[in-house]
Amino acid sequence: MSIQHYLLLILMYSIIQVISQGVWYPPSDHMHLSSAPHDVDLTPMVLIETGNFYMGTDSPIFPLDGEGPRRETLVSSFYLDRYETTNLEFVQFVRKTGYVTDAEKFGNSFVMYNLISEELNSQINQSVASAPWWLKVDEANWYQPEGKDSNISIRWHHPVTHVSWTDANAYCHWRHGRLPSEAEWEKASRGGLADRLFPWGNKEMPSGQHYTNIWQGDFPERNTAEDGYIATAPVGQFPANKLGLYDMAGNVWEWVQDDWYIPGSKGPIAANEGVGPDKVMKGGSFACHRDYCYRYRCASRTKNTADSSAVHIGFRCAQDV
Ligand SMILES: *[C@@H]1O[C@H](CO)[C@@H](O)[C@H](O)[C@H]1NC(C)=O
Ligand SMILES: *[C@@H]1O[C@H](CO)[C@@H](O)[C@H](O)[C@H]1NC(C)=O
Ligand SMILES: [Cu+2]
Repeated sequence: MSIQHYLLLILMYSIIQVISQGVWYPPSDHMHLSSAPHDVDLTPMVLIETGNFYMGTDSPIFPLDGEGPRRETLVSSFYLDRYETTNLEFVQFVRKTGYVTDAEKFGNSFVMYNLISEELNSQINQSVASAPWWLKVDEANWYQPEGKDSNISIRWHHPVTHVSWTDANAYCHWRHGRLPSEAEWEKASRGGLADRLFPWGNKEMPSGQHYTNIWQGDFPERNTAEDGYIATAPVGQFPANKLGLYDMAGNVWEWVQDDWYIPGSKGPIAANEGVGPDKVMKGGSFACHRDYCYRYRCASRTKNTADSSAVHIGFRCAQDV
């Protein structure tokens, strides 16, 4: 490429930025992320039309999660990202706003033991008592998902991880959107299919094909990665649902707007009195195994505090019509 071509490209990029953002921000060299491609194509969104759907299930696998009851729910039209928010998208946000995530402020985040180097593993004692495969790793964050000897330089199209609810919310607002409500998310996930386990139907592997990035093998001893991935997959590697949405099951948990909901209650309330409302996550992740965390079903849900982060938590954004 000649210098003239190169300058022309830079000029075109600047014009496109000014048009699309209304303002010119110089790309900064934030945290050695200058190798990130600049040709970001903000995630195309999918229109989900107004209508009722059946949320939840009357055959809950984890009743205490609040998977049930099955209830008819009206959701107005909205837009939802076709893909989970990627590292490449998140880096644009950080470049332009200087945003610092909760994991960066805390100086650590949670990573599964099988994803970090042996050396790092041997230095860590802090794990989760009820789930010892989760380790608190110093300096693990969105741009170094497995701690300071890792990076995202070959993972630009993977979902961003180690983002808290607060971080996800900030990103979506910057995008002139918001996080989807749980009802919106679940309606989109079901994609018009009623009473199905998964976004594509009831069979976990139709025709023996992998439809989602989850854990194969024995949990937590060994992930055989028969679906091709031990940890995150680039977004859009598995079949889309009927609405053209990708990775609504598996890959990374996705934050939604709402507080935790207890079945039978009138609405979102605190799960543990005095602790404050937790936020809901949907969809399961690459670390979900059928025998242990069978939560890549449409009705599944889990919760976490708004400042929590981990290597298997991400999000996608919604927008009003
Ligand atoms: C890990 O545990 C050992 C022995 O219990 C202790 O000496 C060391 O300081 C701990 N390291 C960290 C990072 O907590
Ligand atoms: C990023 O990580 C890859 C391995 O995933 C490694 O080969 C590469 O050298 C790292 N890059 C930097 C700048 O540390
Ligand atoms: Cu997998």
